[in-house]
Amino acid sequence: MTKQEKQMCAKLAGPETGIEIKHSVCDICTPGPQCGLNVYVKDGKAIKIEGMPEFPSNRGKLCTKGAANRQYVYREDRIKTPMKRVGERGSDDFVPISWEEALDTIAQKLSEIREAYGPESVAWFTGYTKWIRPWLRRLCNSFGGHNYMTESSTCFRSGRMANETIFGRDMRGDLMGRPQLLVGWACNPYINAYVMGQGFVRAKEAGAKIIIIDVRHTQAAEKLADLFLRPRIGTDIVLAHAIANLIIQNGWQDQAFIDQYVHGFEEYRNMVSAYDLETAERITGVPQKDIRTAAEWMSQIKPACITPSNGIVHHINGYNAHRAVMCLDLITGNVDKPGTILPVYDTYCDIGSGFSTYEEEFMNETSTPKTVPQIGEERFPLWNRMTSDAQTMDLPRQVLEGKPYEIHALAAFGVNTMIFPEPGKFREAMKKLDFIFATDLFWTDACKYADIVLPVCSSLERSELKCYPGGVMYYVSPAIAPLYESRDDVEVMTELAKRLCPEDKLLCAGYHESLRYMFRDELEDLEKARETGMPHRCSKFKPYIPGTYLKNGPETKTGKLELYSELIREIDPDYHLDPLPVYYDGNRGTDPEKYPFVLMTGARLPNTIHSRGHKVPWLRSLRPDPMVDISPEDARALGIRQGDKVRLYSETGEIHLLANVTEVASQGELHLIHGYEEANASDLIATDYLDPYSGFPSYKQLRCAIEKEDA
Ligand SMILES: Nc1nc2c(c(=O)[nH]1)N[C@H]1C(S)=C(S)[C@@H](COP(=O)(O)OP(=O)(O)OC[C@H]3O[C@@H](n4cnc5c(=O)[nH]c(N)nc54)[C@H](O)[C@@H]3O)O[C@H]1N2
Ligand SMILES: Nc1nc2c(c(=O)[nH]1)N[C@H]1C(S)=C(S)[C@@H](COP(=O)(O)OP(=O)(O)OC[C@H]3O[C@@H](n4cnc5c(=O)[nH]c(N)nc54)[C@H](O)[C@@H]3O)O[C@H]1N2
Ligand SMILES: [Mo]
Repeated sequence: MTKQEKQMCAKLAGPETGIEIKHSVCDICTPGPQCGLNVYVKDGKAIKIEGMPEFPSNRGKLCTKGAANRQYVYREDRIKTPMKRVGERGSDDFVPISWEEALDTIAQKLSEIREAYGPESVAWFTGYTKWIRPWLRRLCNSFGGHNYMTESSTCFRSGRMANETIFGRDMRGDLMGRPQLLVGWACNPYINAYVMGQGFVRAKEAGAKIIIIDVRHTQAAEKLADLFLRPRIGTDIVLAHAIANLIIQNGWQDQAFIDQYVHGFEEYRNMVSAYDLETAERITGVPQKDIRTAAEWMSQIKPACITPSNGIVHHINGYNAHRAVMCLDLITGNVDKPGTILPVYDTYCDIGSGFSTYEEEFMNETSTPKTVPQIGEERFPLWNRMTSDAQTMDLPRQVLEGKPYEIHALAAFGVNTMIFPEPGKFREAMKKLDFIFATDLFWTDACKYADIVLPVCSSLERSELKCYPGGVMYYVSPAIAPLYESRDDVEVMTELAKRLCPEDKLLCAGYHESLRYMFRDELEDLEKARETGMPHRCSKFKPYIPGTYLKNGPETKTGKLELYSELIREIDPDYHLDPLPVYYDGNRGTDPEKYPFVLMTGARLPNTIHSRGHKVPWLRSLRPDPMVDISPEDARALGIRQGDKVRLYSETGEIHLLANVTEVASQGELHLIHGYEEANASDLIATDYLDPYSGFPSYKQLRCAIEKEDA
């Protein structure tokens, strides 16, 4: 928007027009650095939405999704009243009921189930929605349960585990610390993380070199990369090990740093020595000269920041792929210095903002000792050791098999069957449960399996505190009143707490009181942020001083940075988890003759967030049909042309969609976006094909076949 247009817009507001500008936050996408909104409200309706100029992350700008906020919030399929199922599970046969009836029924059913089968037989789940997590965890604890779980069982947590394994703590790239080399491994920030993308752009403008490593030809490869490496899907570990091997063979590693801070260098050196340049080129498809350049730059340009993003952990061996990449920071000594990677100290809702709160205490102080394993604990012991959540990916299995004990109810805040690999199996599991309730903005496939469905508010309709790096607190009040009969999720939890665990007075007291408890050392700031409704710098903010973490000693078992994990070594050998980040061929087990392609699902598009954009008309118009990317060579060989109807199938399922012939895809590989109801990528992905370290599904690597359908 030009300056002139902005001035015109600002003039729109005022007593003459009856338009008021309210501040809010865009909650359509990633909960990290969200974007501030100016919402133009007239007669209680949002009539125009634009970026908030004073907001630190977006400075007045909005992406495609943000610009479609109004259409998102006013989507036609918003749930309008609480609903009760009267027909079969999976049918649309529901009748409206009052909030009182809905809440009383839920409380009664959950109490009965707790009484009959124990509190652990209720699974508490939240999807991509992250602002409600401290409350849901506490509700699960106060109810007496342990099976709190989230979509982070498939999102970022495996990467965090990998960091914690090596460093004892999660680590983030320090883009503000003037890195001279940035390695974006599986990273396309223009689409996934606009704000991080700006950090890349600024670093490049300041003269940093950039390496992008991606299985697809992306915007980042095009606009940012000084060197672009394009490995075959699932071969990143080989690439990382080959780079490490070359560095070590040439003595380019930072030996002084390794001697002082690193554990397991000899074991690691032995492992990577198997990956010479020739082997690496054969497996990854990356030319030897490019691997050599990458090794030279990574060891010689300082400071360097080498970080993978989540795409890399959505693999059968994804946890190790993340570890393998981070090991390169270690051997080059690029740790805990400005412009490298720095430790993260969470403030609130998984964001490190530079001050501390009592969030952990709030979430966990009402928990009781566990008497049975959490869901997933027996299958994924490392996940269990490193996180306090149950592993969601094991929920359908446990429901269906009833082992090690039966699950009888699902309490879901934003559940979408599409998140789960093999959604058919999840639906089957839902059919078996005695009771399900779901809160959502929209009427989804999952809602049809619930007994009670509750309508909840969008971010425009609720109060919400966000904390961001740099000590920023942003506490928004509702820009518009809740649409229809919706209430916000935390209000729903508070009402349930009053009925299920009234002794938990704090939870029963509601959102703001809980915040006052968690932020009790920053009360003045909290109230100030609430009062002004503007981004507020917390007075307790202290910038992290690089080097402090290493000086105090890493929080690992050995007190060193672990290339070889002592934690994994302690895990029962029957699980076959390796203390080193080992490579194996993730395509094994399926017949390459029958399934000659490797499929990657869910590399992001600018107009979609999971299932959220596909039903928003403006966003849908940018890609009206589900499409699978296929290389021109493969398309030609199969007689497939742009826009042809194709059948895509794996051992697990099949979907029907259109072909998008593009050089974005390498030969032998296919890509498609998830979250379409009519062609759901997850239908192709098996539930039992999970990373044994993390329990993560292999969204981004599976064998499949494609054929043209008759017109
Ligand atoms: N527009 C948009 N933005 C989003 C989201 C969205 O749905 N839409 N989702 C948000 C969420 S929940 C998440 S978790 C993040 C995810 O965002 P990211 O963590 O960045 O993950 P992806 O977009 O899956 O992958 C990023 C890049 O990695 C590449 N890639 C995938 N697998 C591999 C691999 O094995 N090796 C290599 N070298 N490259 C690989 C992909 O081609 C892609 O270009 O994005 C967030 N941002
Ligand atoms: N095939 C494939 N599958 C994937 C991925 C992939 O790359 N490929 N990516 C995975 C990743 S990284 C992630 S993070 C997951 C995300 O997967 P999900 O968690 O399923 O994400 P969404 O579909 O965005 O949101 C879940 C539900 O929450 C609802 N919702 C939105 N806002 C609110 C709210 O404020 N309150 C409540 N109660 N509900 C709300 C939405 O309408 C939706 O029905 O998907 C995973 N699934
Ligand atoms: Mo995610």
